[in-house]
Amino acid sequence: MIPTWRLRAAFARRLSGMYGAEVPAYTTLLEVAGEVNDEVARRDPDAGRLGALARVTAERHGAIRVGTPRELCQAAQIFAALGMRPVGFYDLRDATTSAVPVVSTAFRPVEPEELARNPFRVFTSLLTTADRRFFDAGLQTRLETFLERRTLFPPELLRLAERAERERGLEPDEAERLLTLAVAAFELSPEPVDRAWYTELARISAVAADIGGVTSTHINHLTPRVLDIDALYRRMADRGITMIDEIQGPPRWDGPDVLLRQTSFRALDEARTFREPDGSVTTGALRVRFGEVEARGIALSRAGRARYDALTTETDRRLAASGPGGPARQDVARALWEAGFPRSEHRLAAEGLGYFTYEPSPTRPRDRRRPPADLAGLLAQGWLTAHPIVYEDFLPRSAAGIFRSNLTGQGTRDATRTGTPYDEHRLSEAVGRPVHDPFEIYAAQQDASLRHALEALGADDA
Ligand code: OOG
Ligand code: NI
Repeated sequence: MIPTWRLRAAFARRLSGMYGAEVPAYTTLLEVAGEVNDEVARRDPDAGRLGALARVTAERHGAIRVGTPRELCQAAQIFAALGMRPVGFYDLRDATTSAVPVVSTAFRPVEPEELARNPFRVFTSLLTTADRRFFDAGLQTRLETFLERRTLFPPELLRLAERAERERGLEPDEAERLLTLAVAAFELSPEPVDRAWYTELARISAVAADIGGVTSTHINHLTPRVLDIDALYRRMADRGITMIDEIQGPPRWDGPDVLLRQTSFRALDEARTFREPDGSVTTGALRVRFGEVEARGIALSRAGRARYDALTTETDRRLAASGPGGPARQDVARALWEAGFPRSEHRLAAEGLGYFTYEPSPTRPRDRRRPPADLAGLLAQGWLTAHPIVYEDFLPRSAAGIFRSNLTGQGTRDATRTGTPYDEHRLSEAVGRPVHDPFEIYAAQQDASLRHALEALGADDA
């Protein structure tokens, strides 16, 4: 029997092989990421603090986009076979983010042991066909009819995925079949693209055309994790690959690494066949697959996240006030962080802004002194040691930036109309499984470790 986590690891590996064969710049990205990770591991004895090198080197996230709740349920079934559950709700339709007609979640393992074995995740977006800011009633109907007719995932794949979920693994031949069918479902299809239909949707939104203008889905990027994203950014430029203007997320600074920093290179032209309105088949090109890389830091609590969001808003405000030719975003952000964010992991933990697991310190007092009751005291007086919990999720603003950097046109959107309300409950209904709240996952892990640590301190006395 091949257990769930091995299916997940094998799927991530095969997908990476497929993507490397089809998108050569991705192979360059992997090479550079590997070099940078090895260098960081050699120079920094603490490099493993946010994940063992073996995990970080194998770590990937991908992204797919689907058109209907039915397709989303099916994707969820395939990911469930690999031990990945929907976590987090991201609404990217908002003008302040990107005005892209999708809502999203990310499928990923949730238990710490499973993440340590292989943390593969897939950011998954659902087209919001009923959103009147993008689609009028007539187009909504034609779009939904088109989507209802297509089959993204063959029935055999879904049957195998159900069995794999139920039995927590598969026999080797069935595992082989599941993996082959699953990788094929995420490849770019050679099927001709209907030119008129694709163009009509692309006028509204390039994302709508990418999702609803074709009869299949595809992984649109596959992101490796790197331990020093600034070094990687420079080195990609040296290799002649142009990255987007900046690294998204927190600035580089000498305080703790938190959340997620990402950058990407734009989609490149790929040859595709088209069916023209007169029925003839022609060749052309589309830009739908791109490359991204990320560095992960410590997960923030709700309070920490609110602090992060406030610093981001203030950075925007100052940049807008200084106008073009003003200081670089990174510099403005860094100055604000230095004044407004904890400079050490210790402070991040003591102020309850970041998530950590705790254990009794091996050098804690053993003279029958009573430990203090508060976390800050327990840390300051050397009773407990804190280990950071890595952020395993995404940032809506960075996700929006990724979408936006790959849109060919602005699209058209009628902001005077209102959008369909969407939240994690509605998304849970669409997925057919509960969408987990990421804060609850981190908090549960932290609280369990703290409980055990306090019990152990109590036992010292007994
Ligand atoms: C997904 C973009 C979001 C990320 O890393 O934030 C994402 C997409 O383009 O479909 O992958
Ligand atoms: Ni991504």
